[in-house]
Amino acid sequence: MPLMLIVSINMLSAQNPLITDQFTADPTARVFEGKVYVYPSHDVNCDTGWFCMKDYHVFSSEDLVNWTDHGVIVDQEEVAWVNSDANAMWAPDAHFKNGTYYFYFPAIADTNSGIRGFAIGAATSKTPYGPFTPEEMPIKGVSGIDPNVFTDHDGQTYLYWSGRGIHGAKLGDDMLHITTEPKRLDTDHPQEGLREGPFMFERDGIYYLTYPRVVEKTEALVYSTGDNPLGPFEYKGIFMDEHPSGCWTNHHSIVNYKGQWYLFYHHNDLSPDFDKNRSIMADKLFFNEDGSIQKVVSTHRGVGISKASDKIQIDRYSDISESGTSIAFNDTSDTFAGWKTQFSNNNAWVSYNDVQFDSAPKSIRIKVLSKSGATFKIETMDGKSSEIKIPSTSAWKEVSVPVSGLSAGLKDLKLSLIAGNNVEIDWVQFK
Ligand code: FUB
Repeated sequence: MPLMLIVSINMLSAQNPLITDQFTADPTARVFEGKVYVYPSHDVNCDTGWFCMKDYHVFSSEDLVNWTDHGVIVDQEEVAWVNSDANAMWAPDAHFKNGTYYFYFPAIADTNSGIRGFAIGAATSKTPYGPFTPEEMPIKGVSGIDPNVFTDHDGQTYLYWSGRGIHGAKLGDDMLHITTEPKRLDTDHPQEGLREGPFMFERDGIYYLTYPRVVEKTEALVYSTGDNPLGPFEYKGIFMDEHPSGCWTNHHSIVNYKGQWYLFYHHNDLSPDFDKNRSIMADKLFFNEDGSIQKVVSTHRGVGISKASDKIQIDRYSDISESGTSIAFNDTSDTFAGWKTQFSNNNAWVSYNDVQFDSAPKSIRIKVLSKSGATFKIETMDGKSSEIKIPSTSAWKEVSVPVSGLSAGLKDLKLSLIAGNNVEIDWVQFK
C-alpha cells in the first residue's frame, strides 16, 4: 500500500548530538539538492531492554547546525512484507538515480511473506524527503541488515549489507534487484568480533569499505581499501575507537559536503543508562596524503558555525578546564531538555569554537543560576576580552549584561569564571 503520510517540518538547532528531541541512530548522510540529508533509524524505548524501531524520519541541513525534521518517511505498518510487531526497522540508506530517490531499509519479514529473518526492502520517492512508496516485496536473494548503496563513476550501482560478514553485489538498472551473486568482502579481514554496517565510498581512485567491528568490547569503526567496488579489500584498521562510555554499537557514514569530509555516527549521549536509545553525531574527518584515514575523536562541539545571535549551548564545548567545570543534564528525568555547564570555582573555563559575530556584541544574554553572583571573563582567541558581572539569582534566570571590547568575525570563545563559585549556565547569546 503506498504511503500517504503528511510531512511535518520541525526545526532543530544543535551541535552533538545533532537531534535532541528524539532518539536517532545509524545515520546515513547524503548530499541531495545542495543540502545534507541524514537518514537515521529511530530508536524508541518500548521497555523491552532491546532495540525498538518502528519508523524512519529524515533530517536536512544546509549549515550542519540547523536541522529540519521532515517527519516520518516510512513506517513499518505501511510495508506489506514487514512483521510490524518486530519493531526492527534498522539502519537505512538512501540513493538518487535516474530521477528517483531510493530508500533502502532492513526489517524482519512477516512469516506470511515466505521470507525468514531480516530482509532488505526499498521505497521510492520523487523527493529526498518523501513520501516514499515501499515496494511490495524485499530485494530477492539478499538476507541481512544495514543496506548501503554506492554508484561508481561508470554508473554501475552496488548494494552492500551485513549478515555473517560483509557482502556486496551489483544492482540492476531498476535499483530493486541484484544482478550478481552476493560476494563476501571481508573474508581475509580480522574475523574476531561482530562486523556490520558497511559503508562504501570512493576518493581519488581508492574504494573504502568501512564498517563497525567489535575489536575489544564494543564497536569501533574500521576500514579497508581496494581498487574496485567489490574488492578485494585490504584491512587497514580503526578510524574511530570504541566509545569509552560502553555504548555497544556504532554505525556511520562518510560524506563530502562543500569540500570537507564528515563522519556521521552515533552514541548514547541522551540515554547514558540504556545504549539502545542512541543519538546521531557528526565530526570532521581528514585523510593523510597516502589516503589513509586519520582517527576521528568524538566531540561535543561537533561541526558547523554557530551564530553569536543564537543560543549557544556551551555545554557542547570544544575544550574544558581540567578541574572546576562539569556538565550535567538540566533535568535527569527528561534528557531531551539538554545539558548545563557547572562552574564550581575560580579559573574554571570552557571554550567553544567557531562562533560567527556579524557585528561587535554590546551585551550577552545568559540563562544562569548563581546564588551569590559571579564575574566571568569572555575571551576571543584574537586576544580580545570582556568581563561580565552576573547578578545573584535565586533560581534559573535569563539575564542580560553589557559586554565591550569584542569584535565582529568568526571567533573561538573562552568563558572563564574569575570571581564567585557554583554557577550554572544553560546557554549564552550575544546581542
Ligand atoms: O540500529 C540497529 C542495529 O544496531 C544496526 O542495524 C546496526 O548497525 C547497529 O547499529
